[in-house]
Amino acid sequence: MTHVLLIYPYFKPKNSRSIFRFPPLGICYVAASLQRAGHDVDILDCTFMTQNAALDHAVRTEAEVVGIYSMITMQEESVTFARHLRSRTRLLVAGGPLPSCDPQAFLDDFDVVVMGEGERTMVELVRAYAAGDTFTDIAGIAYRNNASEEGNAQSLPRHVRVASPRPLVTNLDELPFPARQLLPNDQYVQYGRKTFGYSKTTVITTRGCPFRCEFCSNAVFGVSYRERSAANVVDEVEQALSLGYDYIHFADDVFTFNRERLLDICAEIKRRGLSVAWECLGRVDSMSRELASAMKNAGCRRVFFGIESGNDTILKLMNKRITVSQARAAITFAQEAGLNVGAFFIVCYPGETNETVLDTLRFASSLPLDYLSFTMPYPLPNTALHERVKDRINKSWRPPESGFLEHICIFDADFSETKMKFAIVKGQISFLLKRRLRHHAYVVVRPFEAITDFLFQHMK
Ligand code: B12
Repeated sequence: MTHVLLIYPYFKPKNSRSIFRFPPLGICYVAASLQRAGHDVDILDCTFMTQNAALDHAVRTEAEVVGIYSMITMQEESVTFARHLRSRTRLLVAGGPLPSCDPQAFLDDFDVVVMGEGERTMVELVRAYAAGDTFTDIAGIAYRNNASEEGNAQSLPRHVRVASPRPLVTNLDELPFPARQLLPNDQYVQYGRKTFGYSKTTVITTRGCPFRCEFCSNAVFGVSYRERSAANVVDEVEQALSLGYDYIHFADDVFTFNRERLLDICAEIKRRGLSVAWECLGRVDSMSRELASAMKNAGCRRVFFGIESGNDTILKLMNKRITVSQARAAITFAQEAGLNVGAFFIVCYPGETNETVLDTLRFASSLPLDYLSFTMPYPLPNTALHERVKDRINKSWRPPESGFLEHICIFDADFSETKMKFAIVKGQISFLLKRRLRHHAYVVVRPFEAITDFLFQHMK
C-alpha cells in the first residue's frame, strides 16, 4: 500500500462569490481507482484554502507519491506545489487537461506526466513505483527516463520518453465512482447554499465528443464518445445527494447528444423519485420540444448552449456544425419548456469581420436567455485554432475568471484587445437592457446600439 496525495491547486480569495468553485471530478476518479487498487489516498482540494496553508498541509501529509492536477489556468500553482514538495516526495506526477496536451511544460518540475485518462495509468505507475520497476511498459505517460530508476530524478540527465497513448476506458460503468468522500463536501455545501441557494457538484455521464470544434481542447478524452448507462449515472447522483449536495452540474461536453439515452436518464430520475435539480451543456442540434420538457420534468433547471457565433460562416470556420437557426430553435424549445437558458459566445474570432461580430452581439441579445457569456478567443495548446494562430502568439495565458477586464488576448489578433473588450461590454449591456426593460427596451436599446455599432466599426 502506497500513500498517495492528489492535489487540486485552485485558489480563490475567501470572500469571493466565484461561480467557478466546483468540486474537482478528475482527481476524484483517479483517487477512487487508486483506492480500489489498495492504496492510501488523500485529496488536497485547495478551493477554500490559502496557498500557504495548502503548501503546509501538503508537506505534513508526507505522502510518498504526489499527483497534481493542472489545466490552462492552474499551471503556475501546480508547479509551485511541485517545487515546494520536490525534496520531500519520491514521485511527483502531473495530470489533467494541460499536462495531457503539453507534457513538456511540466517535465522540468515533475518526474512523470500522465497524459489522457488517469485512472489506469496512475494505478500502474504507483504499482511500478512501489515494486521498484521501470516505467517503460506504462502507456500514457511522459517522463525523464531516469525517473523510474531513482525515484527522484532531480540531479540526473534528462532524457524525455513519451510512451504510447493510453487506450481509452471502454466500459465507463466499470469505473469506480469518483471518491467525493475525500473532498471538503461540507464547505462546498455551505458555500453553495449561502451564495446561490443550492449546493452543486459535478457528474460526468459521457466521455469525449464526436465533434471537432476548432477551439476545443480534447487531449484527455481524445477522439471518442463513450456513454455510461442511465442506472449507473443515477446511482452516482444518489451518492452525491447523500453527501448533502442538491444540485448536479452534468459536466459532459455533449450531454444532450443522444436523446434516447438522456430520456432514459430522465425516466430513471423520475422512477426513483429523486428530488434533485440539475443543469447541463446541450447541443442545439439535438434539442427538441419533447426532450426539453422531459428534462424539465426530471428536475433540469438550466441548460447551457455553446453557440459561439451568430453568423453561419463563422460557425463553419469554427467547425461547430450548427446553424444560427438551429440555435434559436433550441433555445425556444428550452425556454418554452420552462428551463432557464444560458449561452456562450466567442467574439472577434480569427477570421471575423466587424459585421460578423455585430451579428453575434445582435443575435445573442435577441435571445430569451437568463445567462449570457462572451469571451475573446483563446487558442488552447494543441487545438486546431492554436495551430492556425501559433505564429502570432505573443503572451502567456492568465486566468480569465478575475473579471473580463483582466482577460488578455494572447495572440496578435485582427482586433485589438480593447476592441474585443468593447464588444463584450456592448453585448452584455444590450442583453441586460433588453432583459430589464422588456417591451420598452427599444427606446433605449436602438440608440445605444446605433452609437456603439458605429464606435465598434471605427475602433482599431
Ligand atoms: C466542468 C468544467 C469546468 C468547471 C469546473 C472545473 C472543475 N473544477 O472541474 C468550470 C465551469 C469552473 C470550468 C471553468 C473553466 N474551464 Co473548464 N471544463 C469543465 C469540463 C466541461 C469538465 C471537467 C470535468 O469534470 N471532466 C471530467 C474529468 C473526469 O476529466 P478530467 O478532469 O480531465 O480528469 C481526467 C484526466 O485529466 C486525468 N487527471 C485529472 N487530474 C489528474 C491528476 C493526476 C495527478 C493524474 C495523474 C491524472 C489526472 O484523469 C482524470 C480521469 O480520467 C472540461 C471538459 C471536459 N470534458 O473534461 C472543461 C475544461 C477542463 N475547461 C477548460 C477551460 C479552458 C476552462 C476555462 C479557462 C474557460 C474560460 N474561458 O473561462 C475556465 C477556467 C476555470 C479556472 N478558473 O480555472 C478546458 C481546459 C483546457 C486545457 N488544456 O487546460 C476544458 C478541457 C474544456 C475544453 N475542451 O477546452 N470548467
